[in-house]
Amino acid sequence: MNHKRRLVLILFMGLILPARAAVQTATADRFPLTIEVEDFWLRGGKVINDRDAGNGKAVLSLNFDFNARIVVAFKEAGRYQLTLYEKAENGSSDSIHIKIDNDPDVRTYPDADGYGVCAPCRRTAPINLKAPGEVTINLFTTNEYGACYDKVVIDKLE
Ligand SMILES: [Ca+2]
Ligand SMILES: [Ca+2]
Repeated sequence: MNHKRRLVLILFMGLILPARAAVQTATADRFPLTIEVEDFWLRGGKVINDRDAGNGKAVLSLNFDFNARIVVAFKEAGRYQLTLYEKAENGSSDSIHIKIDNDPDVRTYPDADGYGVCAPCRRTAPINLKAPGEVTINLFTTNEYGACYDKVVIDKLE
């Protein structure tokens, strides 16, 4: 490789690597597995202190561009189920979408009697793996924001 090409490559890697390194990772080796949303890569959200939340923290979505993302490495194939715990104050700020890899996203929110506390969302997201491997979990807003997301819990069903 000549000097100029090497320089271009170094500059290119300098642009790419920080973005890749920013996405957090976790290992799924025991279940139920809890991953705090404050440990996700975040855009359009801020970490807040909340004594009611797992690890004493949660993430408040600030706009329609909110995105929280993490890559989870699964050691075994199988059927799994992801539950998001959220604290919402009302029905006009509670909706959140969960997207697992390229699967259709799941739109969900807590029951109304769960407003004001960290509560499990109604719909869970399935994770079906034919082989061990990495799965990307995305949380994002579309038409509502302003709720706090505490953690995801992944159960192994079979
Ligand atoms: Ca709503
Ligand atoms: Ca938390």
